[in-house]
Amino acid sequence: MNGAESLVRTLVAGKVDVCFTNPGTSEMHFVAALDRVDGMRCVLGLFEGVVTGAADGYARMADKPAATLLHLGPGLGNGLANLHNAQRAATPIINIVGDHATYHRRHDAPLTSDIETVARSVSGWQRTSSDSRTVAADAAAAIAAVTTPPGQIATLILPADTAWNEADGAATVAERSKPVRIGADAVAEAVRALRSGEPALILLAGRALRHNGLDLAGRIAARTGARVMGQTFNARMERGAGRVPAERIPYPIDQALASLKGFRHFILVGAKPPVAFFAYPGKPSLLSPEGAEIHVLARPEEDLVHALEWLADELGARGVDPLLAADAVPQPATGKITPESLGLSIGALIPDNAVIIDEAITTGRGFFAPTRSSRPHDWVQNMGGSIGFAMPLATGAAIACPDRRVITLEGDGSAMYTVQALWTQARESLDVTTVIFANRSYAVLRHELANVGARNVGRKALDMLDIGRPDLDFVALSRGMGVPASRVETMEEFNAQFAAGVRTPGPNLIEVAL
Ligand SMILES: Cc1ncc(C[n+]2csc(CCOP(=O)(O)OP(=O)(O)O)c2C)c(N)n1
Repeated sequence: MNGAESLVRTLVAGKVDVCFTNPGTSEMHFVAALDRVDGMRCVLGLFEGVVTGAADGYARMADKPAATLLHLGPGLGNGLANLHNAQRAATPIINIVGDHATYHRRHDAPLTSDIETVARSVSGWQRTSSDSRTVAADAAAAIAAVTTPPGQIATLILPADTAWNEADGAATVAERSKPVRIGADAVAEAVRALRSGEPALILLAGRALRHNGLDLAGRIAARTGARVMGQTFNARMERGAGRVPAERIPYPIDQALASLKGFRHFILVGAKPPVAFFAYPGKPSLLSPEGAEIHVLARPEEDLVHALEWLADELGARGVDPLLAADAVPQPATGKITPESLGLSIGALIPDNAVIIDEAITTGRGFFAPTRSSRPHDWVQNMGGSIGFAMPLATGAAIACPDRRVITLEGDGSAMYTVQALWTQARESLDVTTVIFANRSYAVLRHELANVGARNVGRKALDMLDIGRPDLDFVALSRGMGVPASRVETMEEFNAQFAAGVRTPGPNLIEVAL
């Protein structure tokens, strides 16, 4: 057995059994090992941003790590933006990055680069294997690193000779470590704040946004009068009819400040103290009102659900019924296409147990309210702000959840970063419906231009925010990658195409004319 095979065997033994790849010569022994080892599913992406984003989507939805296979520094670098997003979401990903053979590096061949430096900015753990006989143990250490709560990225750099030389076999993978439990002081402080009679907000993140955590937070809120919210962007939130609804802090700075005005206590459950996405002249960076107190009930790496259970017990809230989402589900909208009418139709037509990947940017700002009581679903967002996230994420999510419909809500500008994800969706026959909001503009940046106080904006500046001339034809792009597509110009057409799309096996795409 060579080093590459010992690596694949160790990954499979550690239940890391899906690998998103874009290989090159230095990774050929890993690729060859795939046919000698059962149990590793390999998925090809045609750009590394697709590979790393798909790994993120898979790991978020499968609740276990994904692997990537990337080609030296440039391959890893191409995947960096979506690794950044994954890191912000604490997604467990193991990057296997091939390198030149150890003895070849000193000759400075064309693909020689400083892989360690590229890896460092996104990796909580990284190592360069020095010997084929240590590769398996290095892989086991990488698995232990990424599965340490709350999750992180590990990068294992594999010089080609450590892949092809003889190895001893797979390494033993340690038991997954469990999140640590919070201490009594944190609970006591939260109890004091919630009993103070002053307005309090329970801010949830991570695992606290799944059904159990939301249910407990809802009971605590019903008992104490506190409000429950998620951060502006969340890795994965379970929501819809019959679940405890959590609003989110709005993105636009003025709305964000207004939504938090009046709270005296912020109880953080895996969340960070709320901060503005950007600085704006004359506006605060921190969103909590001056004088408000921040109480950390649980840090991201701690057991968030246990923390909420303990808090609920202390407050006598376990037996209190939470307020559940039970609004009337909207009717599909008709007539002209607007962001509001799209929200209503999506709210009406989300199929049961769907996974929504949200990169709808300005078009989707209002989608949360009309989907509050839609059929139960997961809502997945970009926590790192680097766009080109949703189509790769959807690809990985669909591989993790073959029995669920994945719906990508995507801005046209964001779509163009990683549009090749459609090809992987077609090749793997994934049940993904992509909705492209074709406003032919970087609309959010038009708002930001005013928000940051830029003056005397002229034609050259506006041209940098306009993505028409030529107009992108997403129907042609999609068909060219094997994904059936249509363009809709009325809400009636949207309703018909969306309802059919989420029912039709395999991927499809709808370009929405805005
Ligand atoms: C990697 C990266 N490059 C650039 C940006 C800056 N940026 C933020 S939003 C945006 C445009 C989004 O356009 P689109 O997806 O069409 O949504 P819209 O704003 O039109 O609603 C850009 C370029 C970014 N966030 N990330």
